[in-house]
Amino acid sequence: MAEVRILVTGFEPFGGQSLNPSWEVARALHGLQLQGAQVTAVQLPCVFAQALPALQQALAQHRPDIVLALGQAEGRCDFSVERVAINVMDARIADNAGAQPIDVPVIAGGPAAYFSTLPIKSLVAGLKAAGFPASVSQTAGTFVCNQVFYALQHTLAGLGVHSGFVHLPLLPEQAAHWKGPTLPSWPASLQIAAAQQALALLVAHRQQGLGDAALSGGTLN
Ligand code: PCA
Repeated sequence: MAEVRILVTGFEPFGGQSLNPSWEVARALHGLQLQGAQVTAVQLPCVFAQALPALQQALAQHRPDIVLALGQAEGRCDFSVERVAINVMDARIADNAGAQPIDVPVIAGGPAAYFSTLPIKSLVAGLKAAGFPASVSQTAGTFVCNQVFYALQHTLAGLGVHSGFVHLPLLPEQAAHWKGPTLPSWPASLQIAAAQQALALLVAHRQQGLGDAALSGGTLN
């Protein structure tokens, strides 16, 4: 069987932080061999004008079969598997270059949204079975993570690559200094273990040629 190539992306710190859990996880997984799959990690800038060129370069260079894009989402309490990317940038804070687009499409003329092509329900179920809290998220927001997720799905549409996005909780050292009420956090070791389990599930799923599980991942509102 041909080797499966996995690309994991993580973001540089943003919003005045000095760490981003997504990059801590991605870089820990770089070079991992897992059931005949090879993991490569690439860091993306948290800059609207630079994230997509960096993503495109990583896709062209590594030609992955599976892409797991990761980002930090302060306030999330689990391994949060995104369902959908939407064609809008609406920034609540400035990016790392000071840009703050409001209601600008990610790709002019593109469809309103793309779904993840990861088996999101199977992934959540498999993670929970392995002891990692996980859930389906119905929105990846409207900042750089959603921009990258949308462009990823747009670029790979119809190519048979399994790609999607996961938001991660803060690291404890971030949560300890966060302004306002205490937010949930997971230590890096737990985040890395969960992501590694997710990759193993995705590789097995791809090798077995399975569809997604028919499990509810919905929310009332
Ligand atoms: N989180 C931000 C951008 C980079 C990151 O890690 C987001 O959710 O859009």
